Amino acid sequence: MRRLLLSVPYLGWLLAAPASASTLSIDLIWSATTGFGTPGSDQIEALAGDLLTLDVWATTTGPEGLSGVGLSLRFDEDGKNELDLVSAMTISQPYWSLLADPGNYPLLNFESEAGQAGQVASFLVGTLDPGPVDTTFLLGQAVFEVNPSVQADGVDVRGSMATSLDGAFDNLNAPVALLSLGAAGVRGPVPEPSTGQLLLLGLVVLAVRETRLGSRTERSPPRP
Ligand SMILES: [Ca+2]
Repeated sequence: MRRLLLSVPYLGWLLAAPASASTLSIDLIWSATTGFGTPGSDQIEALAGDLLTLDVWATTTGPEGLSGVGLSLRFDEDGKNELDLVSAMTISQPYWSLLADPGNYPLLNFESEAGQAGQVASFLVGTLDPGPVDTTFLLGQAVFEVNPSVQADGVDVRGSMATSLDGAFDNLNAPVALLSLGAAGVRGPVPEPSTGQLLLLGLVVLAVRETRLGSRTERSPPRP
């Protein structure tokens, strides 16, 4: 009961808190692979067994800066279990006095399975002093192993405010406007067309050509 009473003024303060003039954007960038794919963007090609490193970049703009962030990753939300989580860690920066490794919250990390998304939670940083203003910094890093079920099908990992640890506050403790939470994809090998499919394609091309030739002959004006 005492806890509830204590929380009431806090809730009032939170509701009364003005909207922050600061913003936060997250970018997810593949930074390394043991395979043949090219790192450096939010898309990467990979085969089963490749280890992929994903960087979680945060950019804050606006005069009130950032005093703390908590961010989760959700992966394999399509239920295809294309990735397995190998490791994840929050990255230390000079302005963070409070830092939590996701490994400290094993209950909030879970693996994706067939039909079930996986989660990394949470990359968590903060400071009691004024935090960074107009800065881009590396918030965290996760390593995934690629499964045989990998395919070229769009987003495989995305940033998320999925848990109660997640959020972003400015130096006046107002909630920061979240512009984007980031998304990244792994492109599996595109299947080679089979001989049967190639034969069928050839027949279709021939049929279209014959039809066009036929209609052109019909439309030709009679020779004088
Ligand atoms: Ca998995």
